[in-house]
Amino acid sequence: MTLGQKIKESLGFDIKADEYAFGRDPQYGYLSQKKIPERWVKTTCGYCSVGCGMVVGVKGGEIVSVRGDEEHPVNEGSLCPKGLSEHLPLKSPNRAHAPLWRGEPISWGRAYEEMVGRVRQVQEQYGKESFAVLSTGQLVTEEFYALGKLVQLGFGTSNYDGNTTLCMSSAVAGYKQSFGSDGPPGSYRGLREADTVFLIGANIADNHPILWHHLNQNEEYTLIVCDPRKTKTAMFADLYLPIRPRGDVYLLNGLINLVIEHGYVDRDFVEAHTTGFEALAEHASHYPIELVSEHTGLSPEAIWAAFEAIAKAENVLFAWTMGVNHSTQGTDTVSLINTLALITGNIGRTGAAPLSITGQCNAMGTREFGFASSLPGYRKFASQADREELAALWELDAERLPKKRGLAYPDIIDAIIAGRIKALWVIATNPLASFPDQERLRQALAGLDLLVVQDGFHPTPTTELADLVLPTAVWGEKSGSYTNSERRASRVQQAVSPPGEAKADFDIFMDLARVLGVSDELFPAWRSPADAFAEMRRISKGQLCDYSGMSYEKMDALGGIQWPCNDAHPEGADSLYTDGRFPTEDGRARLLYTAPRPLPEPPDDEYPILLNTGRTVEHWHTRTKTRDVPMLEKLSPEPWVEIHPQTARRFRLGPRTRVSLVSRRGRVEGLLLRITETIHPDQVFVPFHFAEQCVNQLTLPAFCPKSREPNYKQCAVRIEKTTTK
Ligand SMILES: Nc1nc2c(c(=O)[nH]1)N[C@H]1C(S)=C(S)[C@@H](COP(=O)(O)OP(=O)(O)OC[C@H]3O[C@@H](n4cnc5c(=O)[nH]c(N)nc54)[C@H](O)[C@@H]3O)O[C@H]1N2
Ligand SMILES: Nc1nc2c(c(=O)[nH]1)N[C@H]1C(S)=C(S)[C@@H](COP(=O)(O)OP(=O)(O)OC[C@H]3O[C@@H](n4cnc5c(=O)[nH]c(N)nc54)[C@H](O)[C@@H]3O)O[C@H]1N2
Ligand code: SF4
Ligand SMILES: [Mo]
Repeated sequence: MTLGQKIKESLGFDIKADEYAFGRDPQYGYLSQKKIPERWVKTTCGYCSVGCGMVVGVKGGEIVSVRGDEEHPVNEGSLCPKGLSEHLPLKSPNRAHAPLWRGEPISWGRAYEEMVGRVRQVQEQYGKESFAVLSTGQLVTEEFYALGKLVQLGFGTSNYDGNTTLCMSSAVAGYKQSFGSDGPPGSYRGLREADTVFLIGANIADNHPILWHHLNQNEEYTLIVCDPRKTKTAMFADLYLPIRPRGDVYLLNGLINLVIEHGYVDRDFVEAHTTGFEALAEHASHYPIELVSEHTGLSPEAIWAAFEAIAKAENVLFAWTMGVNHSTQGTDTVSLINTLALITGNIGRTGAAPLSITGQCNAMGTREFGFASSLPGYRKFASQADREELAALWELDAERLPKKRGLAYPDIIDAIIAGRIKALWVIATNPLASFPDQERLRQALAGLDLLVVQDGFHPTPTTELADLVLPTAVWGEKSGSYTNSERRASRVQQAVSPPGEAKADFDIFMDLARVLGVSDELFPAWRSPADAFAEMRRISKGQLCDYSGMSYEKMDALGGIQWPCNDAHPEGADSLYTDGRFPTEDGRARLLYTAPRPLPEPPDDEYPILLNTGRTVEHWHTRTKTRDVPMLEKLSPEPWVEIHPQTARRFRLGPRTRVSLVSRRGRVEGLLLRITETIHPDQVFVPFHFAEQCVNQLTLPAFCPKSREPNYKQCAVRIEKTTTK
């Protein structure tokens, strides 16, 4: 038998097996013999919310290669550099191997005893709500569903939130107030079919790279990019709008005004399916183009060009990310985007939608089934009917279900400082790098009686501070599903075992339920994530995020399924609201509007520069995973400050200088300058990935009043020359 035949025989299914003869990989050239897998496992990428399908090759209990799944509709074979190297962090020396009590390895039995015993003690002394939980957008949906029940009904606290409040809670709140429910109405196919794509505060070239794959299939479209920085994404735009930070509210009001003034309102749609048009028109009339130009720094010609590209197009896809959400006006800015889409009739069709691009691989999963900011299945805490329906499905007394959500993430931190929360369980998030105003957070955490951190890696800045570390499996080592930005639930499959004694989060939740004595009641006969999935299908039947028609087999066959999936849509649905009916009380969408508010911390003489923060393609968040991928770490080994040449001259800073940034809350030393005209002279940009030089020492504890999302994108700083690194 030739080597080629042997390899072909070893493959579970046919993926152009012939090309593997003599180790030739169709995408990446020649593979060394030791990297030729014994078997292949299909799964979904565990980094960003694009949700690429991938095939991982396993040999001798290790993942030896990763490739894009050519049959998956999201990426059709391509992957970005993080996806391609996703198996490398699994073998990192920084993996957490055993439960640790104050740094000493202990058994799982003792770990559960310590945790449950101490949480009970705290709850007896200070009340049930004195225990809080912070989770993530990076578990599988089955784990989110289990965790929500365990926290709210098992531990009996509703002070449960996640890092998703640092990320897409403004999109959730904005959708809810405009449409009556959360749920991104559009799809990636829309990127292929739209006539105009309007990206607002979204740098997809770095952060959702495979979305380009879809834009590249679109033969003719106009791309508008609105971002204060001329990002890689902006460089590809037909129309780049270098907006003044937080000028978006002016711009959106101005565009709405132009649409109304020049007769481009979709009257039929507005009359049949919305409320509030008269009041909107009155409000928008206060935003003439000259005023908008003055406050956004955009020329009237550029604003007019954006208006034309929107008004005259058949299908417009409005897509946004953190440039919009990370603001004290995030929720209302999201609703303004929804309003612009509604009055131009851009909703309910492929290519026509207001689409929030989410961040983490499964931020959507917590939205659907999480039981933190709403009841599972997009049910409302405040609705008695929703509570009764869910309680009946669970065979529980409806009085057990909370009537309102508990504290949001920043309010949990405040409650710790106020002494009302005494024990905290942190799961798959790393606040000691990612939360704004680090100094205040450190003070808060120091006041806890108990800090439990459940993470796949150790040490991280947060596990280092924990009383108890619970080591977990990560992507590649556990099973379930993730939902991406276009509502597509895709399968996640275990390929290898976790290291040492680390366990899947799901198993930890089940063990804790047993120790708490709530297994039979909350998780009857649950053995694996598949049992959670079966219950998710049952309790979401008839809801907007309807999983009732899904199965793991169907997800495998189709490359994921976009909910709703039920009898009416057996293979899922590309768009929401195709019939113009919205899940509000009267079935109509609300045309909401808002006026601009000042920045929470405007620059002044002492702190004259506006600091903008965000991401780069090589790294994932707080780098617990990407620091161990040599290719990525070497490309981007340290943070930097993007600064305009004029500003560099003003402060007498030459190329390769190191500087400190100082805000009212802290300082970060030894940051390397990148002198570039892609940034405005009054602003600097620093990526937030590096805990060692953590830009969140500087950022503001200012939050959107509706979504509680932080204002990460603007705070006032000054620049000082440093001598040390
Ligand atoms: N490589 C990589 N990819 C990722 C991630 C990662 O860590 N690394 N994280 C994932 C996650 S969780 C998320 S949430 C997404 C985030 O994806 P993005 O939102 O694309 O990422 P950011 O870089 O945080 O911010 C986007 C842009 O907002 C701009 N911006 C700042 N202020 C304003 C403003 O006032 N108005 C407008 N219009 N724009 C503004 C910034 O200049 C920046 O270019 O990325 C996901 N993908
Ligand atoms: N200045 C500034 N700050 C920001 C942002 C910004 O743009 N600017 N962006 C914000 C946004 S949008 C986000 S989403 C947050 C992200 O901030 P974080 O959530 O703090 O970032 P991650 O590094 O993704 O943290 C995830 C943690 O989970 C662990 N982990 C990975 N997989 C698993 C698993 O399967 N199980 C368990 N138990 N653990 C696992 C990882 O090792 C890591 O420690 O940062 C926010 N912070
Ligand atoms: S684009 Fe996102 S989902 Fe796709 S490979 Fe890259 S990180 Fe993974
Ligand atoms: Mo995020």
